[in-house]
Amino acid sequence: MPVKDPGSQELVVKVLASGICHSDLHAMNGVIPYASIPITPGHEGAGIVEAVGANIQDLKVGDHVILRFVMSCGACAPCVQGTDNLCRKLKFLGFEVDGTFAEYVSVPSRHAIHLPDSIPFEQGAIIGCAVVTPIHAMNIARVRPGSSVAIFGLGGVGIHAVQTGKIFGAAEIFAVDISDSKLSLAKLFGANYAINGSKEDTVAEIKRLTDGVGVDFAFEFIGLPTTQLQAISSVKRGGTVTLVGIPNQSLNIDLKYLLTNEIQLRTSFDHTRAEVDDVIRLVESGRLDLSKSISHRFPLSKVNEGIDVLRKNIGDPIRVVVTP
Ligand code: COD
Ligand code: ZN
Repeated sequence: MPVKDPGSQELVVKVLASGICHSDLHAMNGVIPYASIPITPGHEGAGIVEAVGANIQDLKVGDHVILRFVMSCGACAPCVQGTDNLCRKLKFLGFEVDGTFAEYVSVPSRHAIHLPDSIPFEQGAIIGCAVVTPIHAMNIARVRPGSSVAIFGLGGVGIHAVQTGKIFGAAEIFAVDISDSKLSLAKLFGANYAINGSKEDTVAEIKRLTDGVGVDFAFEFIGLPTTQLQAISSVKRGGTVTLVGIPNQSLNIDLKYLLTNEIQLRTSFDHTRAEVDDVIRLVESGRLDLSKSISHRFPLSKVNEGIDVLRKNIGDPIRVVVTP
């Protein structure tokens, strides 16, 4: 692909790390309707500013940046109100605009966020999706200190929900997956209980461990009807369920059960600009440790092998990162 000269408000960024997310598989499989093809995928990237347009003042050549995939306009009502993930002119890097599985990316400068030099590029890359997505979900759910939290799905995104839960002050975290190695990792990341959904009755186990009551908050990071229903059944009366995984099928919910138990059902989509800044501060201050988050690395020329690792679950990937 040719590298364009930056427009007056644009930057050219040399991509130094780019994570592979399940959403990339969703785009390839047609689950995400807004993915336009042909496209250079990759929505979780970080790199170094290579060239700046004439009107750029806040970033300079050599600065480290995270490329933000939520390309909001910054001017519409949702943007001004701090909910720029709901921007009326939203475009997605790597789904509608050529993304980060590339040597260079050119973007309007407002979609590049300064990354402190102390944070490695590969950690900067995964901040942009895998780490900030659960932060948004927990802000949506309004997790309170001392709560009990169940996390369904410990992939690249869900595993970071375990650490996020700790930061939000959860007293007890129940991690659910079908992979024993993901469950072991979740325990290392601070989960109190690890439940293998392929071997145990997840809901019965969560109820047993909470004296029959259920958890305060449940989050679903997979997108499957089975686990969405398990999440709904695992919260206490008055509990909150937040769905994050994009489903490919519709969900048959018993509204009477929700209503008579006052269960709050919420959905969480992507993240806001301010939440990326929050995550950067958490990592910079050492509150959030991403040193164990990258399990596989591939050169850009082998990006398809990296995608296969996630698709076929080879070697229990946490985050697979592509480097130049
Ligand atoms: N029960 C329990 N765990 C399961 C089950 C099951 N039946 N099936 C699969 N799992 C586990 C897998 O073992 C794996 O650990 C995990 O679920 C899925 O992980 P990954 O690594 O394949 O997926 P992620 O973490 O990269 O992506 C998950 C999302 C739900 C975020 C993604 O698929 C999605 O829907 N994204 C769109 C929504 C969104 O907010 N996106 C933000 C930008 S992508
Ligand atoms: Zn993603």
